[in-house]
Formats: sequence, C-alpha cells, structure tokens
Amino acid sequence: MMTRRALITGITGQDGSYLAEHLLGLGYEVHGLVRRVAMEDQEQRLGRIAHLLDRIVLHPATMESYASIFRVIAQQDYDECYHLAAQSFVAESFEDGFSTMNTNINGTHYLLAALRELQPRCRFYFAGSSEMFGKVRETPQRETTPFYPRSPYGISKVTGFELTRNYREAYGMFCCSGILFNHEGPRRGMQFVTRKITRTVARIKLGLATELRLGNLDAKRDWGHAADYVRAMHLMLQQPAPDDYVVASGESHTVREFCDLAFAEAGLDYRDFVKADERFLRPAEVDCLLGDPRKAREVLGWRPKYTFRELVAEMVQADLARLTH
Ligand code: G4F
Repeated sequence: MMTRRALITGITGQDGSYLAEHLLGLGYEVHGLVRRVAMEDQEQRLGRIAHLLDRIVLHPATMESYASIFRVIAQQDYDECYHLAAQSFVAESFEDGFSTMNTNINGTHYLLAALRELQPRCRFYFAGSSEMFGKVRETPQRETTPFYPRSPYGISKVTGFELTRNYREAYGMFCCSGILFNHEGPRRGMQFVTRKITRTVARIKLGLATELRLGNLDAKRDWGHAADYVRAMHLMLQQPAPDDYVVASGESHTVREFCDLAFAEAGLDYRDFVKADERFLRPAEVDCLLGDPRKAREVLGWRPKYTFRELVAEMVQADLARLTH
C-alpha cells in the first residue's frame, strides 16, 4: 500500500502532537503547518513535538494568511488534512474576540478554499467543539442538538463547522467535523482548568505554592483524554462518506470533583487549598456539558481507553514527575 500523507495544522498543540504520533504509528508521512517564529525558536515552541522532529516535515505558514497556506498546499499532495490550529482558550476569546474570530473563521476558510482550488480530493477534518452547544438545548448533546454558543470562541467554531459542511455539500469535498468535548492530558496548556489544577497540586505538594485560585467550581464538563480523541479524528476520515460526529466520554463532572480527585492523588484535601477568585469567572459561562458518543461508537467503532480517574491521576503524576526531575 502507498504511504499516505497527512497535513496537520496546529501540530505543536496538545492534540496535534498526539495525532502526529498516532499517524506516524500507522505509517503515515506526517507534515505540519507551524508559524515561522516557531521554527526559529524550536526549544520554546516545539516542545510537545520535540521527540518527533526527525520524523515529521514542518512548513512555515500562518492561519492569518491565505497566501502562506496556498503556498504550502501547492507544494505537494496530501491524502488527509487535519485542521486543529485555533485560538482555543475560551476566556481569551472574551478578551479579544476579533483575533479569535479572525484566526478561527478565516483560517478555516482559507484552508478549505486552498484545498478546493488545489486538492479537492484531500480529506478534511475540522476541529469542532462542544462549546458550540453552549447554553445547551438538550442533554446529553448529540449531532442533532442545536447550537447556542456563549463566547466568541464558540461562535467562531460554529462558523467553522458551517463552512466545513458547506464545502462538503457545495463542492462535494470529503469534509468532516468532530464535535469534541473537553479532552485533556499531561500536554495540556497551563491556562486550561485541568492542567492549572494538576500543576498547582504538584507545586503545593512540593512546597512551591500554597493555594489554588479558581473561578466557577460548579461548571460541569465531559472530560476525556486527548490521546483517545485523536483516534476518532483519524477514524472519521477513513469512512466511506463524510459526516460529523460527537466525541465524548458520556460522563460529566464538576471542576470541584476534578479538584477533589487531583488533590487526593497527591494525598491532599482540596478544601484546604482551593480559593474562589472572581477574576476567573467568565462574562457568559457554559454551565454543563455532557456528550452522547453513540454515533462515534456505532459508526466509527471508537471507544475511549482512559477513565476520568485515570486521566486525573496521569496528569497529577506527570506534573509531580516534571517538577521533581
Ligand atoms: O479548561 P477550560 O478553560 O475549558 P473550556 O472553556 O471548557 O474549553 C475547552 O474545551 C472546549 C471543548 O468543550 C474546547 F473547544 C476549548 O478549546 C477548550 O479546550 O474551562 C473549563 C471550565 C469552565 O467552565 C471554566 O469557567 O472550568 C471553569 N474554570 C473555573 N476556574 C476555569 C477556572 N477555567 C480556567 N481556564 N481557569 C480557571 O481558573
């Protein structure tokens, strides 16, 4: 069989790094789009893929420039394109909605337009998000649940989702969206609540911090492990026809429960350290997300390997190990 070639935008992020590993394991030739500054500052910016650098090909481009994306797509053919690059921090999208919209909406549009022009047979994956459900219209959320985004980030993802669907229907391209619920792991960025918690637990345990300040402890999320979720992305592009899929664990937990388990993993009681801080509240909150992964299970044959407890434990242990070595 011919080696398949995949292009990943956002390859330096948590999901990009796990997906690159997964595709390499399947024998793919893996390429990634990265900002030029990342190529020039590899130690700082390519940390998550440092162990893969001799096995992948990186191309400088930015999601803000159609010309730069076009140039990369024009260089060679790809079988599959995974569009993961985005401004993905919801709180930041309230601070600067314009740049979130610009990067997330136009970036997706540029990439789809370049593929349509140059490689309409390339299969395309769009990283949709459960934030699109926002103020949820039904529980659990599934592929047919109406969207009600609550942040500039959520709005940008709804638009990316609609663009992806429109390219599928208007131009007959193989375009899929994964509606992924929160997915975490030891490579998660520090600004997201799970990693903020596990890193601070490790710091407290080692005497480097004395408290953890958080916003809404009652928010509920459907959390899974990113290594599991990237497998679903790949499976979507192997189907006979393009479609959209919810990817979720089917369980919902509060931020408080995450804290409870994470502190307990280090032998601590979260109530002794967690402080409410309204600086971390959002202008509009998504209170409760719970996904229904039935379609992914039945059509893709996808099943997560990690339980919620295993996810929390792995993240705490990884942060403890990082700070002690
Ligand atoms: O970890 P978070 O920042 O993730 P959020 O907003 O759910 O978004 C993540 O998941 C989405 C999929 O549903 C992705 F599309 C998106 O890109 C991102 O990966 O916040 C989780 C919850 C929120 O309800 C937030 O209000 O935790 C609450 N929270 C409470 N205190 C906090 C904090 N979140 C952060 N980041 N920091 C806090 O101190």
